[in-house]
Amino acid sequence: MSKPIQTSIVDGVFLIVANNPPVNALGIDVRAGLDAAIQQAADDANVKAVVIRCDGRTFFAGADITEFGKPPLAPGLGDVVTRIEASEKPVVAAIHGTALGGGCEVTLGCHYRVAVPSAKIGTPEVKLGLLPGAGGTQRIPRIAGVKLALEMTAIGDPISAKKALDAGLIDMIVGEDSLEADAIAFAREVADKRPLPRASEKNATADPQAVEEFKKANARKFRGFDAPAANIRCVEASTSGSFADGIAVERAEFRKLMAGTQSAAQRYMFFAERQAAKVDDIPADTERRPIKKVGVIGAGTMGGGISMNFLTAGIPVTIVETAQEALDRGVGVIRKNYENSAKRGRFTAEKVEQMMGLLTPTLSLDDLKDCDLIIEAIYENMDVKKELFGKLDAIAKPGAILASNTSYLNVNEMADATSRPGDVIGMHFFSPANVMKLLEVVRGAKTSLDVLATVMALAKPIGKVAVVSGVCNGFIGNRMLAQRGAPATQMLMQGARPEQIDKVLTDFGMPMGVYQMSDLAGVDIGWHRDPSRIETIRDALAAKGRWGQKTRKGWYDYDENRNPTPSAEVAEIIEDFRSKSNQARRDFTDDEILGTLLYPMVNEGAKILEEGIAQRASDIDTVWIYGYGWPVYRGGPMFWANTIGLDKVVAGLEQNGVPVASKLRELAEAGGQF
Ligand code: T1G
Repeated sequence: MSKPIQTSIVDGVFLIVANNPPVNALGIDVRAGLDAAIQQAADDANVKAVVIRCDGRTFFAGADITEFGKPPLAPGLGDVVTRIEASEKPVVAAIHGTALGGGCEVTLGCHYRVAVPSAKIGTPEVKLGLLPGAGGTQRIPRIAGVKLALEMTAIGDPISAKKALDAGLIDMIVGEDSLEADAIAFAREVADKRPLPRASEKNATADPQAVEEFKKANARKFRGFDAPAANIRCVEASTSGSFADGIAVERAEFRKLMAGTQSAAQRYMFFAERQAAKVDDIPADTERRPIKKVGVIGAGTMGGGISMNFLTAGIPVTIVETAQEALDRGVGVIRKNYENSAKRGRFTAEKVEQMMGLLTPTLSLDDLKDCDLIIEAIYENMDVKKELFGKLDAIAKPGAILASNTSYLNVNEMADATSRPGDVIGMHFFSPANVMKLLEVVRGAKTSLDVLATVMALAKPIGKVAVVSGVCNGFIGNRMLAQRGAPATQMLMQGARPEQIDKVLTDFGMPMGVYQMSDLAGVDIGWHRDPSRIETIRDALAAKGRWGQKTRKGWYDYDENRNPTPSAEVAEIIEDFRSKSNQARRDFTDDEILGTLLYPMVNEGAKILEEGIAQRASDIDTVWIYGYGWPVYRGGPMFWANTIGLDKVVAGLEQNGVPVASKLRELAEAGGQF
């Protein structure tokens, strides 16, 4: 196998080319090769300047994440960057694709940087629970100032070549198709220019006000995460001491994060998300069906959101409703959503018109006859859905994929209502469908491999993370979520309070608790609507019109800004139920509440694995991160269970009389993990 680093001399310029597919990760061979090449250039008297570029789709996309957690191998990236910067001959980075993390830091060690217009640079380490550990937190503020350094390191989104040029992080934007030639020409131009601009020799100007404003503006986003604050401390250190002092702070903060559970969880999720896209039994050469035109049935909240995903990706959508008024309302909401996004700078007005131009509203199902994919998002009633699939079977062209957005109904029954069950699949979007990233792809018993492969591959272009689920009630996410309802009610009956239970979940990092979520969705969802029939606490609330936020009272009372406060009336209702049930009141620790709520979900996750509904535990974790707001720094319910110990989960379940899934018990007894 050829070495990942190749060198040559072109017009007196030492050209270093890396080739380490798929993303030129800076693994040990790449680092060692780069280090040796820089030394070789230094020792070669014919060499006047150096250019570093990468083959393949991108410049170095960072350190090799698969090496993390293993004993570090020398040279470390920090040392390689130091050697580059110390070179007595100018080193030019030639950037295309995404120069990320350690890749960005390599460019910052270079004396000059040129990039193609489409290039991006960034330091996304914080998304792995880390920070730029090869000098990035010290060199970015010295070149581009504290403000941009805070954004790049503590938030971690890449910036465009243009923005980098404006900030001084890039010296020149070159031709999209002439990167190497332009970089060599640039290197020859600066070959004799001295002194060489070394970032480490610059000073960063303190800006305490910017730091405070940044912390304040992002407090909600950073809640629960360790890494953002560590990044901020490093950037602050860049303005208060020597470069070496700053590097020492960076190194110490990096080591602490690397040893922590948060980064382990976030690195696990990096690979889990990518693994989820792979379906084990789909051969790599499975052909996908072209999706050039999509039909969506139902212009309500889900239908509208689903349509936006395709319009935003430039795929024409025909949206169907049964009544003109509902159709107009649905199209109006789509336009409003886009216009609001445009106001926030996400789209230009032209782009909004272009996307709306791809939308064809209609009252006729027949207009879906030439669609490649048809997704129904009508209300959840099996008879109505089966009738619809029967109609689609007659209308849709051969080879069209027929999908249901059902969140729990049996996709196999819908498939059997057609003569083409192989073309039927579930595509369960999460509300708001144009925002939530998760797409549960429900594989029916007869769904064909190319249909599954096509829908899985469609996720990325429409901005979704797809996870395959087999057919069962509630698929992966909702099935597990349903497991925490009964234990929560049981704790209420023993004296716990709704706000107490919710606080445990929000402290844990969930966006909201059980009762806050019930109030948002509507306490009356699924209620039998008979105020005289009071069998559960929920019945009692619904009978009193406590339907949640929409009636400004539910499990909580709400002010005009929808801020919740605990309700005396609800406490009375719960106490009434408890006393009638003769259940003794008792105190609960937060840990107990957490285990009582989450262990049954983990247990259900184990059953989901046993039944083959989910391919792997990391798929379940991906569902919870992208569909239910589970805090990524805890790595999903299955990963979390591994971190606290499966034996502890089993003990907690047994204590609450919950039958333990055999897979979970076996793993716990063997000291194993999901
Ligand atoms: N290390 C190892 N493998 C990586 C990798 C990396 N840095 N980046 C990607 N891969 C694998 C990935 O798992 C997948 O594998 C394949 O490459 C394609 O990736 C010291 C500490 C570059 C924008 O965080 O954001 O530098 O599934 O499907 O959608 O300061 O990958 O095919 O087997 O994502 O085109 C910082 C991480 C590291 C960037 C391309 N860098 N990568 O996206 O492809 S920490 C990052 C990405 C660091 C230093 C620190 C994206 C991408 P497989 P993909 P893509």
